[in-house]
Amino acid sequence: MPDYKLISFALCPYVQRALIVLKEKNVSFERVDIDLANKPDWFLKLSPLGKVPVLQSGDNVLFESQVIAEYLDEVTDGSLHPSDPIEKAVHRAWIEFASQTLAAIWGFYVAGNEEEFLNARDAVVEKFKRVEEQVKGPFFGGDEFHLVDGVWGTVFRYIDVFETIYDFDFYNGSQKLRTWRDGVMARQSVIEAAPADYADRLKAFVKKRDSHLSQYVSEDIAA
Ligand SMILES: N[C@@H](CCC(=O)N[C@@H](CS)C(=O)NCC(=O)O)C(=O)O
Repeated sequence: MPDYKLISFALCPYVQRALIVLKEKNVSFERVDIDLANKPDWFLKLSPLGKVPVLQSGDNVLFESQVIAEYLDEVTDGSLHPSDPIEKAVHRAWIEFASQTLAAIWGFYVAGNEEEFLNARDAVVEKFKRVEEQVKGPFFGGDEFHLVDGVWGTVFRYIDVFETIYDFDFYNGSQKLRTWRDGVMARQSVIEAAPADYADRLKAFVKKRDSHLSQYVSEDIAA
């Protein structure tokens, strides 16, 4: 097994995607956190897109979280994808949809005024309604946890924190989505993919952005 180094940032959902696979597959690795607001020169030389995660494996440099996740899944025993090719492709499609949902969530927490904010919230709710139709339950594909569930865990983690700020009703009252969320967020690899103080760090990050959502975050969160 080659040596792995994962270049990371604590709050990044894409880093969590790589971490979930590393943890599910019991792969040992070294983690290096960087400050994205002040990227080190060595990182900019290494990372063609200037984004985390980056996985270094010997002389090879992998970027893009899904590429990293697929590679780690392939070189380790078992798979976090279903074996049937069409089911696997469906899972990959809904992983991409999760990435688009993360982009919609970003739109929600950076929205500068109430109109943009409400539109962004509705865009996230629409994404949830859409994925809900695909979930077999309790996990995405039924009884088994797959990579697609782990990736949606990185989406649910944001919602969990936003729900502590205000009841934005992202799940639109859906018990099916709640059950899916509960199963995914109880998974050890998903729990371990974020730091224990993630919620406070995310709230501080949002507060600092001075967006519409920042107003909902209480003053006592250290910025
Ligand atoms: N499509 C990329 C997205 C990664 C990404 O957006 N990473 C963010 C942190 S969560 C980043 O490094 N941003 C730094 C920048 O854009 O300057 C992936 O899946 O790895």
